[in-house]
Amino acid sequence: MNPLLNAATAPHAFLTHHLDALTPGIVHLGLGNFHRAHQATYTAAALAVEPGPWGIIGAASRSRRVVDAMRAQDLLYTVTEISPSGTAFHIPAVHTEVLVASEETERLIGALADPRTRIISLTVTESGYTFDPETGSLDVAHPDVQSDLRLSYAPRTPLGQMVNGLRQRLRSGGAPVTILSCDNLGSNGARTRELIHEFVAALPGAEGQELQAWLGDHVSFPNSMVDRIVPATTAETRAAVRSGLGLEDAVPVPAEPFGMWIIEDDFAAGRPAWGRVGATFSDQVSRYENMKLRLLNGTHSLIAYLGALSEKLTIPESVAQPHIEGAARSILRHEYLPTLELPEGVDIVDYEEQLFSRWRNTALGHRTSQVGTDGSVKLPQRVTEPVLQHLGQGVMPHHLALTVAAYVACVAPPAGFEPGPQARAIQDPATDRLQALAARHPQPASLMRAVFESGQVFPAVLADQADFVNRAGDLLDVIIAHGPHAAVREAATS
Ligand code: CS2
Repeated sequence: MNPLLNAATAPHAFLTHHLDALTPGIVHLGLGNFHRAHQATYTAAALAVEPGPWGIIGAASRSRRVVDAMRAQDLLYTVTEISPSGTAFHIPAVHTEVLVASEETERLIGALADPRTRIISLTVTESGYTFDPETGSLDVAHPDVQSDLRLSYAPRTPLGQMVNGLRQRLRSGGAPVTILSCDNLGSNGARTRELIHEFVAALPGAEGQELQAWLGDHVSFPNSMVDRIVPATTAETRAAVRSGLGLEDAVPVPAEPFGMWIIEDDFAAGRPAWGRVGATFSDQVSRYENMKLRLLNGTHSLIAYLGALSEKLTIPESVAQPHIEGAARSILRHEYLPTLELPEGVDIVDYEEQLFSRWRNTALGHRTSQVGTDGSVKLPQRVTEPVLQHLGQGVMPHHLALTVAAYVACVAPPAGFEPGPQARAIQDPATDRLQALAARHPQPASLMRAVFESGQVFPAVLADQADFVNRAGDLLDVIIAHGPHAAVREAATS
């Protein structure tokens, strides 16, 4: 017997039903920690209260690591819920199969096309949607997108994989299906629908038109807001499982106890009873999305970049600095909050306090470099609309400019400025291109203009806001000359 199955009898563990009896009904793209701590735990809990054909076939995009480890553990793993008051363990026994999309493409496409698959869900991160940062539309110049548009046998992008699966699905009966984006993109369902439609419209031949017509009637794209802080797995996570459960789990997932999932109830072919286990079905998803993307994610980015520049390893260490907490409260209250229409029933004072207490969860060890990673695809979702709203009212949002300045200081520091080891640990798909700009523009003001004009990060509509670009350039100058603390003071007193 697998030792992780034995863990069902451990005090805090639950294993709610028999894996053998579980039929797959969901194909999930992106087998990372977030999916395994969020949708997988909600689905396991939903199956415990209402059994159904909702096992998950989980596809990792390229890496074998999690797939190999889960296969060796009967597809099980532990979610380690960590807070300063203790650790709880859960084993969401919900995956019926795992695979590597880039290597087992035929199997993946077959599963996407299978009429028994009634939901295709995704956590492929912002960059997985292959849109052009400048226009927001499908990035047809992206080499992987170009290859996928030729309907290659082995599609490389999530959009290419889904469209291939949908073509095959249409050919074999055309059963309806829901595509459920669970990524931090504004209007994530609607954006996914647009990108899929753009992809299909760009296909050669008549097939695209037929597919387009079928998609409109048979595939739904609910918007959803997902929330749970899920750091990367470390040796400490494995040690916690070892000492808490007496098990060796190669791929446990650390997570905060908090979780939230708000979903538009627009499912083309049914869904698990997620509403019975804490998820909320709502027609106000976009309000929740904007609230979360701005207050949580937007403020998180500022805490991460300022913390990294101050050589703070973790978010709790960063937000424990009074000046960083002050900057975080200012951006949240004065620059993000006024741009929001809050969902009914949300108490903003409680929400803010809950955010700060989540960020202060020292036991979780969430790294500044993890939150800082992929800023070129995260920041546009977080800052663009708020910046435009403030400028439209004649107000300069200094802390939003500071967020951009701190990001550029971390990933594309001008020559002679050393941002420190935590900033150097930040990864970003645009790093090479931004660093090439930094090499050509030693002056912060001209570097900032070049970053905006390059279209590598922000949409053109933001690059046109000269006052904002200049303000971000000034704050970058302060960071370079006097450090992040001085830049926080400057933003606060402007
Ligand atoms: C974070 C998010 O890495 C980031 O950008 O802001 O991953 C955040 O922890 C989650 O969205 C919380 O739900």
